[in-house]
Amino acid sequence: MTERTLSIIKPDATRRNLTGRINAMLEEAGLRIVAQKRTRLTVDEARAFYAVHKERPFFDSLVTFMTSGPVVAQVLEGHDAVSRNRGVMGATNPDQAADGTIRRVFAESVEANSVHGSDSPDNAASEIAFFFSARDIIG
Ligand code: 3AN
Repeated sequence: MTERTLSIIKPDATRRNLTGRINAMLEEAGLRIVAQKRTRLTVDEARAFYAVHKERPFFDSLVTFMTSGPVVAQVLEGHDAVSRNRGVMGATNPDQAADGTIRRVFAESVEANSVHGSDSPDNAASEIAFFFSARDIIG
């Protein structure tokens, strides 16, 4: 089924000028970038975006990292886009990510792991709405 998911290219990747190489891997995986915005999250925005993790020991560090530089938020569209994107991203811990995945190739650590991707269609809808309005998305 054609669906949409939210992707974020994280500050460790924008810092190393990897946006284009990551976009190429997304496109080669069959995902279309139907909206894209470079932005810098405020602390309040990062805390809100990751609110589901607010009790986790890494929460404050994650917010500091995600606000440490620009991010590129994007809407990806394609067949089973949520799971397709999770596949090309690779596991959260780059040491456990499969060969050829974005995190295996580019991630620096379990925290600075280069990309975010929604983990369910319901979360994709709310995460897309966090960054984009309907008229920003051109399929
Ligand atoms: P994923 O991004 O693979 O869905 P989540 O949702 O468990 O993983 O974690 C959200 C983000 O929190 C990760 N992308 C990573 O940046 C950070 N994170 C997850 N686990 C850890 C950890 N053990 N230590 C530091 N940061 C973590």
